[in-house]
Amino acid sequence: MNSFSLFILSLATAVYALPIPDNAVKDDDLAESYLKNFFNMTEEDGPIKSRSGNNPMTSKLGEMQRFFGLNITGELDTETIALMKKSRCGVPDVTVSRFTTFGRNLKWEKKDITYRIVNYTPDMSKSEIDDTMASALKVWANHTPLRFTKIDRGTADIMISFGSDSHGDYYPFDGPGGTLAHAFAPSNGIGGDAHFDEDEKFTFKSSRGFVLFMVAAHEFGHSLGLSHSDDPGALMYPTYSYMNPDKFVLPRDDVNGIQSLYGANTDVSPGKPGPKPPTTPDACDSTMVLDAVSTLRGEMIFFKDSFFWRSSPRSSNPPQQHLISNYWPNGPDSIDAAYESHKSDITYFFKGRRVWAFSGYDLVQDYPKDLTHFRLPSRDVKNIDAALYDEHTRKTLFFVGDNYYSYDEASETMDRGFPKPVNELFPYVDGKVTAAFQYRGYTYVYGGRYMYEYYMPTRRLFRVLRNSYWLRCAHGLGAQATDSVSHLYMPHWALLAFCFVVTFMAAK
Ligand code: TQI
Ligand code: CA
Ligand code: ZN
Ligand code: ZN
Repeated sequence: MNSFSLFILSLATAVYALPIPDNAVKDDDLAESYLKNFFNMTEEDGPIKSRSGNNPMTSKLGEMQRFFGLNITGELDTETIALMKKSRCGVPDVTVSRFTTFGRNLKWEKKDITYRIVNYTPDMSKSEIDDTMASALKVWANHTPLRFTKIDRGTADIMISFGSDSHGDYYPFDGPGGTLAHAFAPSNGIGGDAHFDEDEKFTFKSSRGFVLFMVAAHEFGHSLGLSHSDDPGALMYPTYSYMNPDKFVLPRDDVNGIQSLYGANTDVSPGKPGPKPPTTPDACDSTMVLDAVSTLRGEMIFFKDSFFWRSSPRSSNPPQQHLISNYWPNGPDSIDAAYESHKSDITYFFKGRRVWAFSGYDLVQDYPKDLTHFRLPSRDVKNIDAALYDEHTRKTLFFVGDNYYSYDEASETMDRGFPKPVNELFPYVDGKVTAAFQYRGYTYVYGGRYMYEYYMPTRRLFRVLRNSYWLRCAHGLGAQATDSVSHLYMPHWALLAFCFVVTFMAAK
């Protein structure tokens, strides 16, 4: 190697070694995402981390400080940081809207809306249908000034009916399967009306058939002016998911959608506030900590709450997000850990003391089983934090707190001398391992907000990345900066020196 390329190399390393202490990085990050989320700071405002005199954050910080009545310093002082940390809990953490509407003006211009159930399906009792329609409308009334009144004769704003095939509009139904229902956007006449396909089997609560509540709540979203959302957690997402109506809470994205048309519920009833609208994990949230990561027949799968992202290996698109229950209906709704056994082509999910085994998406017979199936000591291990199959040693590693166990699938025994401290195998990972997987020979160990890329045969650390590294933030908002080292935050000075040596040796 000539001296010029060495010079370039040390320059490149110097970029990683920007002297920003860990704390300041976190606060900068927080401020950046906070200002973007709540004060409309955009990428065009300039580089966020510029430390030169003309910092674009300064003016936005001033704006925020004025808004909250703080001292207008334009600087990230302790008072401002404290408020940002606090308001993340109180203010809806909206990063981007994924709902769509039929148009700003396609909405009801009054708040009192009538509905009439014109006929009933024999699938359910009359009172179940009455209850279902009332509660499906209440889903929307809870978050808006809209009020719904049932009438039993004459023409209502929302006429609800069941029919098959041609049923009086130009949109005939299609027999069992296919279309379940449809509804018309707000307007006179047929506007707002909701039709349900009588050739489908609708149910009150059972997962056999379609839960009428879910279908009706979705259709009424259309009746009120919402179109579809691309948030896989949203009610207005165009995929049916089974849900127990008693446990349903309108997701954040739908609340945002309906409130963009009608505003918030103005009823200041003193009762206890309803449950918080659930949000869908966001690949652009730099503070996100994944629950588990695994491979599945050549793809990578990333778990967070009741969702997972799946990468399609033959596509350059970012991984797609889905509900776990739509792919593994017999699995848990969220998981602690997962790994794929290459030997048996089985993927294991862990949650608490239970283990599920799947062949693709199918539950293997006799599962779920107890953790003791893997010979984990039941006294010390109540749940596992992460699991990893190492193709080099053909061992399965189970991470529990600061320790890990090594299991041999071939002999179905736990290796002797375990547990051992995690940092003996993975130096620089401190605290518990939150997720781990192997991909193309490299091992990825997740610890808190960071993810460490190792090559196990040589025990080398190559990169320190963010949890969201493989997910690739798609909508450009949120906390992911656009500069080339954005996902590279160094937790320790020792690590910096280490990476320098690694880069140096790898290039030699
Ligand atoms: N009916 C479609 C729907 O309501 C009709 C439709 C297609 C539509 N494209 C549209 C309506 C665009 C408005 C705008 O979405 S459906 C679901 C879900 C259907 C689907 O029978 O396919 C539900 C009805 F979301 F599960 F896919 C209800 Cl909940
Ligand atoms: Ca149909
Ligand atoms: Zn119709
Ligand atoms: Zn729809």
